Amino acid sequence: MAWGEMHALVTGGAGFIGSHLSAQLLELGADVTVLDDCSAGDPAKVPNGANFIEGCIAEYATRSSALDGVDVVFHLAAIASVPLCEANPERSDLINRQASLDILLEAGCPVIFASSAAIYGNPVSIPINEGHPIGPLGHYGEQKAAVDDVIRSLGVGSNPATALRFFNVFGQGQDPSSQYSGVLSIFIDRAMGNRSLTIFGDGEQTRDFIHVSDVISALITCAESLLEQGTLSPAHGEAFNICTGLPVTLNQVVEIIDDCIEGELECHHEDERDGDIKYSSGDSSKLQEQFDWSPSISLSDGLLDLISDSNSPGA
Ligand code: UD2
Repeated sequence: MAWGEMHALVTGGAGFIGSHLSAQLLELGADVTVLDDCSAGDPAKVPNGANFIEGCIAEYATRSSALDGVDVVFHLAAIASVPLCEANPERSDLINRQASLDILLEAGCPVIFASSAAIYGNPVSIPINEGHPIGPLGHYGEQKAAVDDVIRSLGVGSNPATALRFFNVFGQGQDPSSQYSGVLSIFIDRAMGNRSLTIFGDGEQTRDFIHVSDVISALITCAESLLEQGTLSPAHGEAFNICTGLPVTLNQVVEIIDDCIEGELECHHEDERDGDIKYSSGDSSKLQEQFDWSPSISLSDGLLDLISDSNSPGA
């Protein structure tokens, strides 16, 4: 793919996943515009070389200027905090659903949408493949499901688009103090600071943790297919799970971290979090069969990376 001739828009490009993606696109030679309102993102994370527009995807004029002249849109911006969406469903509906639908309509080029495993709710069967019933438990999942649903209804006459359903994404650059932060960055941060880990519930809940670099390669793989084949791409009008298919329990995570660090790791248990899903385990064979993609970073390698990162000077 001739990324050197491409101009990519990354909404949410000042966030955890978006900043990694923007850096990778720049490395491939693309022109990159980041659109982020920095409500959760950090302008310092926008890589050098990217054109940065600080603004909200819900504003028409901001969207128009960000979309001007772009060849592909990676739409990652969202209110990604489940509690924030519950606290302000109207605002999160505007951002997560309405503005996403507006981007799909207005882009005039391929759109890769960050959907979520949250759209499945509590699984009725495991592992979860894309045919699993959609049953979100709250506003965040409902809003993601609404956009995912529209993308799956698109025909050959529409703008090329695909939905990638992220499971639990981890990797460097996730701020452990943020309300968006996943359990792994919180655990590593506490372990490296010799602080006790809090396990909500019995620790036997499972999650399918996927490394951010594997998420980036899935995003780029689907973008290339949509750019090359348009609505004839096998990604168009489809949704794909982005996960490893290798669920682990939190107790197993603790064991892995314990093996990787010096000293004794302390844990204590608190009550299960309200609304927590017990078992989450995805199946990504649809993406693996359609494209040359497979997860390449194991959980233990990814955790080792996080540990060495937090050991490095300046961390
Ligand atoms: C993920 C998403 C969330 C939403 C949800 C939908 C992340 C960070 N969150 O929540 O946005 O899409 O899926 O289902 O990707 N835990 C502890 N100790 C801690 C922190 C967490 O035990 O200090 C537990 C937590 O109770 C849960 C598990 O770890 O059972 C994973 O928590 P999480 O917040 O990383 O992710 P999850 O899957 O609940």
